[in-house]
Formats: sequence, C-alpha cells, structure tokens
Amino acid sequence: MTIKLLTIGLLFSGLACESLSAEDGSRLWLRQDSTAQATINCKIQQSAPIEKAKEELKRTWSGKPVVLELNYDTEHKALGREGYTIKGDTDSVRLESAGETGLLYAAYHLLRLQATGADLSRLDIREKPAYDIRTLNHWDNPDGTVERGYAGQSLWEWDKLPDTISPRYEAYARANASIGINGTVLNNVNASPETLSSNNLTKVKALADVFRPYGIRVYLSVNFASPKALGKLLTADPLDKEVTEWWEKKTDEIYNLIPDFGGFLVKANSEGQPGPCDYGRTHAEGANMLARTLKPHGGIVMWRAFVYSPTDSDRAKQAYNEFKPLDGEFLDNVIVQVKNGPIDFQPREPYSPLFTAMPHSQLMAEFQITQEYLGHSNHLVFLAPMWKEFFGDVSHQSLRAIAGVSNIGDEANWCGHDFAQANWYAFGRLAWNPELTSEQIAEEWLAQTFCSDPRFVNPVKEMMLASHEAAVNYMMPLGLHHIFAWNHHYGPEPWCHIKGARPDWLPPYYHQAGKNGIGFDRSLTGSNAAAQYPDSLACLFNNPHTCPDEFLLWFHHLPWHFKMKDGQTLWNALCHKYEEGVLTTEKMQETWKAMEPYVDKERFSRIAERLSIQKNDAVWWKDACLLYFQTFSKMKLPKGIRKPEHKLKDLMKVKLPISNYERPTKDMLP
Ligand code: BDP
Repeated sequence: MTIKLLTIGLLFSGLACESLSAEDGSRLWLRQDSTAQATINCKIQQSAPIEKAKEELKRTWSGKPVVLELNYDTEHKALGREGYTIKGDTDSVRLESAGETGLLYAAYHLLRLQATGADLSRLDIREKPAYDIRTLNHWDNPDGTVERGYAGQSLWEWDKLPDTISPRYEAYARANASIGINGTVLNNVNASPETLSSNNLTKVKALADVFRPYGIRVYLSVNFASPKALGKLLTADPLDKEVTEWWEKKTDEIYNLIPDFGGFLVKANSEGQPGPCDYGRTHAEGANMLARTLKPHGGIVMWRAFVYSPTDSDRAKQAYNEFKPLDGEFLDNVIVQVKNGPIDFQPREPYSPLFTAMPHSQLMAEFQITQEYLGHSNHLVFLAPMWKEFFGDVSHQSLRAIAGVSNIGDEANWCGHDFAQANWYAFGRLAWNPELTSEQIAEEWLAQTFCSDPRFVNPVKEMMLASHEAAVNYMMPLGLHHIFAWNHHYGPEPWCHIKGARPDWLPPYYHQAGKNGIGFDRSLTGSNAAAQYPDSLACLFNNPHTCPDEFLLWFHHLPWHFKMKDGQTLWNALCHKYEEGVLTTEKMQETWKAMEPYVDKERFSRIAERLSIQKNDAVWWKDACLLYFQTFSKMKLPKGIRKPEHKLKDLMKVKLPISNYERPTKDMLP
C-alpha cells in the first residue's frame, strides 16, 4: 500500500501532444521513448527482472542518474519482495527493494511519474501491493477463440508454440508488469482436459519462460474430470486413490517444467462443467484434494464460487447457499474466487453476499474486464468506478487476492476499443492499490496513452468517469439486470423467450414485468435474498423506501405508479434514466469531437466511430426497453423524453449473427 503517495498533480510537463503521427494503439500506455543517455548504476549481477528494469530505464528515462539497489533492512523487508522505495534529491534517484521484481516495479513507477509530468525534484515513495496475487484470467480456447473476447483471436498461438515465440508475448508481459499484474491464467475456465496434456504443457512452459523475467507466474484452468478424459480413469472422484495419484503425477510433471508454476483455477459443477458434486462430494473436498497435490510445490487452487442450477431458488442466492456452509473447510492454499456480484457481471450489481459471509475462508474477487455485458468492445465504458463501488462495500483487506477476466486479443490495439485498454490498466492499478481513485487512474492512463495537455486530459477524463453510469442508465437502470439478448449478450431483448431454455437464462425471469409492476422481489416478501447480507444492509434493502435507487428493482417488484424518493412515479423515473443514458452518449460524442487537435488521426477516427455506435445502441436500448415495458405499464412517456426512433415490432425481430466471441459490426445493428 502507498504509505506516502506522491500526488500526481499532472503538471503537464510530461508528454505533450506534439507527435500526432498515426498510431495503431499497439504501444498501449508505454509510448514514451527517450533519446537521452540515462545513467543507471546497478551492481546486481545476472538477474532477469533487474535486466528488464535497466532496459526500461535506458529506453525511457531522461532525468538524473538512477541507482538500483537490493536492500534487506527492516523497512524494505516489511515492504516485501514486490514492494519498494523511491527516493530522490537533486543529484540522483534511488530505487530500493528487498526483491528483484520490486526493483522492476520501482522502475515502472518512476517512468510513470515522468510520463505523467509529476514533479521529480524530490521523491520519497514507499509502495507495497495490497495483494500478493494479482491475476488476469484469459478465457482463451485451444482453437484460438476467446470466450467473451472482443479483440480478435487469442494472443497465444498454440499451434506454433513452443518453437515460435511471438514478440507479443513479451510485450504482454511488459505491459502487465508495468501495472503490477503478476499472474496469468492462460486458458478458459470452461477448460479442455487437453490443457494438461504433456504436449500442451511444453507450450505453457515456453510462455512461462517469457513471462518470468517480468515477475509473472503462469496458472492453468483445469477440467475437474481430467483424470477420466485424459488419464482414462473410470472416475474423477476426489476421494478416489487413483484419482489423487493421477493429479499428483500431473502436478509433478508441471513443476518439473515450470518450477514457479502458480496453480490451478477451477470452475466446477457450474454451467455443465464436471466437479466433485458429481460424486456426492463437496466443493471443499474437491478443492482440498487439488490443494494437497499443489502444496509441496508452493502452488495454490483458485476455486470459483460461480455456481447455480435451474432450481426454484433465486439464482442470486445459490452461490451463498452452496458455499457459506463450507466456510472454514478449505485448506490454506485454497482461495475461493467470487465474482463481484451475486449473478453475473451485470452492468451494476450489489456485492456478492459471500464476501461478508465466509470469515474463515480466503476469498478473492473476480472482476470482468472484458465487456460481455457492457457493449463489448464497441462501447466506451471505464470500469474503475464500478470496481470502486465494490471496494466501497467490501473492505479490500478482507480479500486475499484479485482476478480480472481479460479483454486482450490479437488485434493491433490489444483490446478492440482503444479506451478498453484503460480497463486493463485500471484493473492492474487497483489490484496493486484499491485505494487509488478512478480519477487518478484515468488521468494517469490518458497522459501516458495520449498526451498530458490538460485541455485534453480534463474533458476526456470527465467523459470516462461518466461512462459507466451512462451505460447503466441506457441499459439497465434502477437495479434492472440481465435483460440482454440471448447468448451473445449484446443489445436488449427484455422479451426474449426461447422454448425449452432454462428460465434463469431468460430476461423475464429477472425483470418480472407485468401489469402489476416490474422488478425481482428479493425482500422478505419474495426470495429473501436480502437476508444474505449483514443485518444493517438487509434492513436497508428490504424496504423499498430505504433501498438505494440503484438497487430498487434488484430487490423489489413494484407497481408502475410506485412513488420514488423524489416524488415521481417509478415509470417516469425509469424513462428519465434511459433518456439520461442516451444524452450522456451524445455528450461523449461532442467531447471527443473537440479533441481532434490532440489526437492522431487514426485513433481519433476509430474512437469517434465507436462512439457513434454506442450512441445508436443507447437509443436502441432505450426504445426497446421503454416500448416493451410500456405494453405493461400502459403509461405515457413523460415530458422531456424524446420520441422513440424505432418501432417495437422491428426491434423484436433483430437477431445479431454473432457468436459469444465476436462483437457486432455497425452494419448488423439497428
Ligand atoms: C458468464 C459467461 C460464460 C462464462 C461464465 C463463467 O456468459 O461465457 O463461462 O460466465 O464465468 O458470464 O464461468
């Protein structure tokens, strides 16, 4: 944690906007080069992370001499192997750490200060990451597709590994290290058993070798039935001796190749994946069996709590019902990985009640960086404010680690949308220090990725900070959730009905709109999911007059005429929220238009085009939802709400020809 954080006052002596040559976005936030001959003093021999630190400083640093030193005094030992100090006076800057990776992080910190135009005359910084484990989760498949990925194909060229090493692997590691990410789960949680084949493991080793100098450990998602599918055993029962032995042998094989392998991520008994419950065992029994095999090697198990099945029980309650009774049963190298909300990465969710219900277990938060439910890489939605809302409710000290589902693919600009890079960046920065503000992160990212001129940074920062609320407003305001189109989750389909489909995958299950009103009753009179929260919160959520507006329809089914806190009817409030969402996207377009002088042509027009899609989509969402809900409310659109541009019957016919790993192109959209 930052003990003394130098406020980045953005003095704007940093990167000016003078170079407006075309940019494809591939350099991310690491675009600074320096022709100055920096003096770097470092006596430490033969250390890969330190070589990288020196390389980075030589490439970019243009200030006074830098001294890098390992220091094992009490201060630095307390900061750990990844923590560091930066101290600078008029003559030199000293980077010190008790670990080699700490020095690499210190170098990136110093370069960030330079790039953002911070005052470098006196430096006195101490840093220690909030979590030891800060991972990206890639949902990448062996065939090169990326589940819920909207930036092209997977970065990993499995068919060419281990012989061909793409230069992008190192660029990826460098970008992660520059923001403190120190772990990567390479493959989809819907894991193929082939992941653990000997052939595949040699490829994983090749990647691990590239990432190691940057302080990044590799992890794998594993299929719980691997002993059957790959090992040809008759069972995958975690209490079976042969099964345990199979895992032990596999684990030994992995560690022979990759001595610093991080461990396994497991999605078990969820959405059709195999797991211990197939054999009448609990999640704890399954997780602990794997944990025991990893323990001698120093590896961990990240066991996901994303479970639900098509029962009568409210989906929002199921993970808690299944995991809470297991609190205290997990071994000490198991971390239960919980999505931020109780359902599934919706535009806004209350926090998952598991975070305050398992005091005797190690928990980690899983955020989704890729915008499955937020307009894919077509919409500009800056996610730091959403993650900060989570940290506002869940104390970051109560967590053991943090994971983010990656938005990275093989497109030149990595993330599909140039501004989606900001979400990768923000995830890393918050995983290091959850106390940073969204504003500070946006400023840093903009200054490094574009330029530090306040005439650019200030308005664009405001646009970023307003973007998440805008998306909630034009998609699912007032606590509505999961009213997306079937499967690909792009665009509205509140009417969606698919014969034979699980009800809890269909929007009407969630919005419950009818002539009597709208919303999911999770209060005492309904599913009572509110009772899974601590009493003070449950009490607040239970009463529609005290429940925060942003969660009103998450916890309550209310009549269309329900009187809101500000006196207007629920129907009117809903209409105004949708309108507000559209208005903000229009404002975003205007803001961006005025930024033309500060941005290279290539990125300027690419972003402008995406903003126009976003605005059209916002209108589509507003029209679809209001016209559809109006068939129940039978109420007029209030004053101030612009007339719909579409007809409901036309919107109900829209079917986008995309799978769950593609973003739609403009010509497909209404
Ligand atoms: C849902 C996604 C699905 C993932 C699942 C998960 O729609 O593709 O496999 O989450 O997290 O959000 O396991």
